[in-house]
Amino acid sequence: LGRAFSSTSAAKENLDPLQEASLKETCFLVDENDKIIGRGTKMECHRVQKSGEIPLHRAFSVFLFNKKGDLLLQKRSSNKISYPNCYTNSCCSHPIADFAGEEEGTLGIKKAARRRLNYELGIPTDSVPLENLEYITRIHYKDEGNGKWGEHEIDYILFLKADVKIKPNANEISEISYVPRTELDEYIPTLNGPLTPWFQLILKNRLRFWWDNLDNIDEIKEHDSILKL
Ligand code: DMA
Ligand code: MN
Repeated sequence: LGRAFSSTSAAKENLDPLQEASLKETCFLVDENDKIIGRGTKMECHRVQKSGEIPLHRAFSVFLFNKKGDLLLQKRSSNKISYPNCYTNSCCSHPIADFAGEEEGTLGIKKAARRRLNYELGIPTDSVPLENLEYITRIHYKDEGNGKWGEHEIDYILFLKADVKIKPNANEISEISYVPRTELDEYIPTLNGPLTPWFQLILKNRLRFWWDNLDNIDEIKEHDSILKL
């Protein structure tokens, strides 16, 4: 009985303590043109409201390729509050107001990306010069997830081509693999779990085209528009 009336969400949902603590971080709320209009906790930005609405906020998705051009995929750990056990691109997260400089447009996004590449994948910060993170475009998408935790984001797509040392953080990631471009279509159906909605949308609409132009990256950049998927 005590448990049923417990007021903490951790008790109700059995959240991983580290993941639960991250819900207090402060994300940037944006309008449909990606103008910052306020701030909200990670919790507020990801709870699906009774109306089905989710506050629109700023995020990024890194696609890390090795020098051969193979793409790093990850499986989200079972601890993740949103989309646990889903396969997805190399690293995703949000610029956070608590970290200096992460509100500064594209530069802020790159700082946040470097921070999370280090935290999630153990990539040494000095092996990610900010100018090596290539900003491709922004996508706007919404997904109601499991009906409780979802996403509604302006998501900056960043490409990084580098041979880097990787040591995944088990609280975040349960598997990683590098996929060659030529094996993508046969590999995806063999994955033992669902894809995240954003990775699915990017895969369906743009990934093959972008990947085919990995060495022509300026040709695929679209900085003036936000792609609504
Ligand atoms: C959020 O990713 C960002 C996108 C593009 C979905 P996430 O849930 O992996 O963020 P975090 O690891 O910070 O919880
Ligand atoms: Mn988000």
